[in-house]
Amino acid sequence: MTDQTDAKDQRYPFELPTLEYDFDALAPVIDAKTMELHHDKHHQAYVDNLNKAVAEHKDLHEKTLSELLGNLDSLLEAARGAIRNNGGGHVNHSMFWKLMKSGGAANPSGAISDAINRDFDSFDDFKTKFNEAGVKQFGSGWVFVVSDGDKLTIQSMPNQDTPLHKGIEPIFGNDVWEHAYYLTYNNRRPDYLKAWWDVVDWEAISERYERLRGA
Ligand code: MN3
Repeated sequence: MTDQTDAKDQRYPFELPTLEYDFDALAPVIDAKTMELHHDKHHQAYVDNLNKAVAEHKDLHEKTLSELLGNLDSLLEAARGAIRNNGGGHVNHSMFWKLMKSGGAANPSGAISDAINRDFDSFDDFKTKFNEAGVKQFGSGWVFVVSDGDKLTIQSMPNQDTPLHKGIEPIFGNDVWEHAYYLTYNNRRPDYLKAWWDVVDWEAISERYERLRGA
């Protein structure tokens, strides 16, 4: 039995969430082998290494992952880096799997669509700016959309960093680590970023946005 509590609300011991679709569900945008390695190996390793880092610090066992990631400065230096990297990896990937679905993707509707049209010239302009941020992220990292005050902003972050370090839960984001796309796209990150929109589940994003707005 796998714990399906949202990763940010989990406490030690942390668990890998079950993928809610088959490895080949997002093909050809994301190939089955990439999905298998990404979920079963990469994400599992973040979970295992996070558990190792937290295990010996009993005072951290009562903290949720969002509390750990939001208070890195208060953590012992010995654990801080491992929790930042692996805790970020766990929370980012747990979000990522739920943003995609087989056969993709209607266009955004409702409040998230209104917000995109309010803060960008158009949906296409929004996607272009998001993709540009992903291309420009040097090395490994993520591109996130967050609601900053009352405005949507696009933020790229290195490694497995997350807006949760500042107490902000992202509305959604895309993984621009090479492991997310290299088998299909090789070095062509811009092609991956463009294709990714075809598997984005706008209903899931809309639900996240509504929940975060209400929070
Ligand atoms: Mn990844």
